[in-house]
Amino acid sequence: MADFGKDIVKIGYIDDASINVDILSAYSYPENSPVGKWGKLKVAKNAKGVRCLCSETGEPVQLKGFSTHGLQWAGVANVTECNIKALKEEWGCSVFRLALYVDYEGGYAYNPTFRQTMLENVVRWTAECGMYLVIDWHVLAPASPQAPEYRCHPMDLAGDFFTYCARRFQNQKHILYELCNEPNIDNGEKIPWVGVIKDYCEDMLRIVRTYDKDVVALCGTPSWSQDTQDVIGHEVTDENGIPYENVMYTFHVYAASHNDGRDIDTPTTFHGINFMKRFQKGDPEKGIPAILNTLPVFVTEWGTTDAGGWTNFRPDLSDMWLDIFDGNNDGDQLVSWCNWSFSAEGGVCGALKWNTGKISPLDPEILTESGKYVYDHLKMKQNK
Ligand code: IDC
Repeated sequence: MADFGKDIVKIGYIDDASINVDILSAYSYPENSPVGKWGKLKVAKNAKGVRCLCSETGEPVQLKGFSTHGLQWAGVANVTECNIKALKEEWGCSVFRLALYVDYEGGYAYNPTFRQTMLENVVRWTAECGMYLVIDWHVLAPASPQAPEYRCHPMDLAGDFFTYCARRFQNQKHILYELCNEPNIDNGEKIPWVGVIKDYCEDMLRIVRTYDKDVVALCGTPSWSQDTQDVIGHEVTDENGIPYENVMYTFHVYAASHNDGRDIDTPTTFHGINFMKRFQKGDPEKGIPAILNTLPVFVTEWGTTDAGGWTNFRPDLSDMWLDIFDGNNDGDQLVSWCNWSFSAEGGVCGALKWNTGKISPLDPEILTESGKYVYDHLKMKQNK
């Protein structure tokens, strides 16, 4: 098997400026906002005994909202105070995800002022309107979270980033960390959960927990965060083998590519796997439990289209997934989600027709079919 950077699986050099960064004092959140109501989230059991995302007092909660597009590209124009507040006030979103590509076409690794500008602003804007924020370390290319580009060039960038964030934001209630976006395939070989991704997540958890004892951390899973089942029986543990609390595992779904296994118009993206059954019902005859009955899952990315994002807007298949996320699954698990993406980039899965710092969904011109679908869904559920 290829060595996906196993030799560098140790916490590398972390900058003094990160270890010593000033701790941000606690924000106070608007009382009626999601964070005002639910406080610092945790993982606890629902009435069926299934672990899921819960409020500070242990009630199951479901966050819904959008992910940004890559912050190094044009869609970054949408990441403004005005838009974030509109997502909360006008769309009824409870979460926002900041997709922080690292090495890809000039991402975080090439943007030394990111922490002082974008990150600091978005942490403040989401806090001021009481929306949760997922800070996503957007591993995609290179495919392994342990790749040297992330772990040792010129320092342990991932370790350094999470050191900085966990120390700086330890008093906040609205932050969640996505430790890696989508580990995938390197030279034809799947980056495995056991031995690579799990070890990486445990390294990052050790760092994050040093500063923030209980923040919810989301672990990316193999094959573009589709093989969530690889985690079953191998959840993350600390150095004494004790399972970490307040950890969830991600699943990414694009309705036209990942569904009940039906054929779709673009055979190239046809997977032939019944993802819906796998998550919702499992395979009781074979003794395979539903994933949503077994692991706490957060869908940090889903799209109304095929996985490339460019074609096949499928509201029918999206409806089926949203129903599963709303608790129609064997674990009665409410699944939180972020739609990809809040931008005019990346094809028909983008919610917007153009990138603008001032958006109102009430402007009939601004939403794509996909954006309108997600907006209508959020409004319908909000008014229920
Ligand atoms: C896509 C962007 C596209 C960019 C590409 C890079 O929309 O502009 O060129 O990434 O590979 C994911 C990824 C997310 C993808 C998205 C759509 O997390 O980065 O964005 N997608 O393909 N997983 C499944 C789909």
